[in-house]
Amino acid sequence: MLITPGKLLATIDTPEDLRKLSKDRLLQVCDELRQFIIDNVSVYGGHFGASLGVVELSVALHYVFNTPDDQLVWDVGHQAYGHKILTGRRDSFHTNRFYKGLSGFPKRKESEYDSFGVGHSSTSISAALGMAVASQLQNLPNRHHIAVIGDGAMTAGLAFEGMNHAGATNSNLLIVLNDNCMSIDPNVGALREYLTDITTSHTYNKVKDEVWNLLGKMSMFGKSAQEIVSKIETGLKATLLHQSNLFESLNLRYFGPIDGHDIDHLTSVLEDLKDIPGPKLLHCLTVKGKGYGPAEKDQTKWHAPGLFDKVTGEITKKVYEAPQPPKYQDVFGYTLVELVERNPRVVGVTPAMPSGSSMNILMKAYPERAFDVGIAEQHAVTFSAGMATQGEVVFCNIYSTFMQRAYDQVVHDVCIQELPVIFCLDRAGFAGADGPTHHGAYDIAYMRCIPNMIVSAPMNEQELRNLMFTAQSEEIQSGNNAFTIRYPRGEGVMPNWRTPLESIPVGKGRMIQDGEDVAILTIGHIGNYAVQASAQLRKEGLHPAHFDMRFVKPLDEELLHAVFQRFDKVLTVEDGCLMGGFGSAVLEFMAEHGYLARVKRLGIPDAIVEHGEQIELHRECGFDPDGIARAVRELIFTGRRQAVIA
Ligand SMILES: Cc1ncc(C[n+]2csc(CCOP(=O)(O)OP(=O)(O)O)c2C)c(N)n1
Repeated sequence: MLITPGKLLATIDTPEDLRKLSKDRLLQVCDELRQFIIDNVSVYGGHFGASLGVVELSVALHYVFNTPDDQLVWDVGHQAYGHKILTGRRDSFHTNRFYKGLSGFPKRKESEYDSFGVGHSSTSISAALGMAVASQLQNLPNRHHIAVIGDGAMTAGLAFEGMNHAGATNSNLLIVLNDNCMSIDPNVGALREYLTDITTSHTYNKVKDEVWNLLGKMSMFGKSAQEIVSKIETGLKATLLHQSNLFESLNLRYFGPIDGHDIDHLTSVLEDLKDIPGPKLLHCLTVKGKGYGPAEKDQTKWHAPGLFDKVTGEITKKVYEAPQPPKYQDVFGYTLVELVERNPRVVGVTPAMPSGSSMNILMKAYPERAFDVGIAEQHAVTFSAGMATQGEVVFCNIYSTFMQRAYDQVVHDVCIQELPVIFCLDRAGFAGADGPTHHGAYDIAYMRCIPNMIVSAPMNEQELRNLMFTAQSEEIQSGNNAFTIRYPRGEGVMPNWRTPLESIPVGKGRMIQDGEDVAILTIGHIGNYAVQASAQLRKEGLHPAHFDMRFVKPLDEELLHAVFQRFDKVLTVEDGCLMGGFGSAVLEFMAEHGYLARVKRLGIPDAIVEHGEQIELHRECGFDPDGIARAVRELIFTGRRQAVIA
């Protein structure tokens, strides 16, 4: 089903077309753009509320600035649908997030208007500042550089690192703070309070508008007049807010707050700001989900709602006759509550992903035992380490891809200090439609090389529960190892998943199926594909053995000795990068012990794998059930042919 754009939107193929319109037509552009996003996302899915909230900003920025020469950098990029539609991708927008289709995030390869690729948060200020400084070096004084960053993304250290640097430059940088009080869940922390304080200070806002008008008038009288007004303005801000302005203290000129949905005012403010040199910040107030009632009301649910009926606002739910397996994240969430109930030392930590990780289940049941620390993965890890020094049993849940940010903290603040923090890495393996910025491809490789680290992956819900139970046990908590449990996005395989909690011996795998000719060694949920492949192969008269290793570190050496003594053909399968991953660990074991065998490794190659459904990506990389079966056949038959030739 192709979505028809409104009449005016249909004429906008590039921002050049937008800039030809008179200002009074922008309201209609906004209406049609908003409708086009609603029409598309309701049928094809994707992120929703964030893009609706920046419709006016997207139109105003492309209207006022000379993109793509002026550099527009979106933070996170989940809100950039309007930007994509205005920049030549309207007619392909229905492919958004589909395999081989448009990326759900800005992507440099996709368009010259996507000045910076993104997906992880809080990079925009640093990236735009880098561009601004490069423009200075290249003597391009008239080029503008704009970072659009949400109040959620602003909570990250990286954003502050960027501002700290920007304030010490005279770069032509405009930071647009898109403040909607929301991260995915309600935003948290002291900065949130601060922004609310500025926003609700009536006296300040009234005087500010007057100063703004004065500033506009004075700008025509040259630099010194502007400087005088600017000083008055700063003084007023400080007095009226009863404190110095945070951004001004960092040497960024602060403007706002203004209504980010008033397209008229927005364009004139941006036009004024174009003439004000140096690093500056415009504080815009917006509503996440703006213009679509249900999304305004329940902003967390409508961050990425899936398909929905745009008329009734009903989110499409698949109906099944039989009970279905739960999502791994929910098994994590409910099991954590059970563990808190058994062990009063257990706590949960999440960096801004309460609903994404299902930590919200614990937050609801035992709010005092759960901590949302904002988009601050580094802090989440070191904060967990601090609690662990005091004997708290910490489950720090971070998506595999976002844990990349906190690597030094894992090494320096946890493993070197021998602290038994438990890391639950959600979305490990291919993330699916979110694409390469979100794939959890590297965690096995980056975790297994750190001393004092156990690395495990459950093949099903029961194993996830048991690994969590094991990790918080006295035996592990009194030791000096951190404990990683990685599991994928999506559902497991056990409709009846509330199994009794039992300890798993650390470093012990299990046999799923005995067999001959080939041994398949799998780690984690992907082992279920091997079960399907084996069933297919049995129908063909082939009988591979299959072992679920459960631990990448320590490896089950006893099991591996037994495997290499019996099998000279071994297949390893992992939903993770091949370089340095689980298969590599098996090869290292072989080298160490002098085994000779033909080993084939399946996993994520040394390449950026784009977006698509998880199964499409598994297929592309050859480790879907068919790919595994094919690899087993190849191992068996190539070996036989070679034997005949010999
Ligand atoms: C480093 C990192 N951690 C977590 C996320 C997950 N995430 C995506 S959007 C989002 C909320 C962003 O909030 P904000 O910047 O205020 O933008 P809004 O959605 O409110 O427009 C989060 C936490 C991410 N993309 N990157």
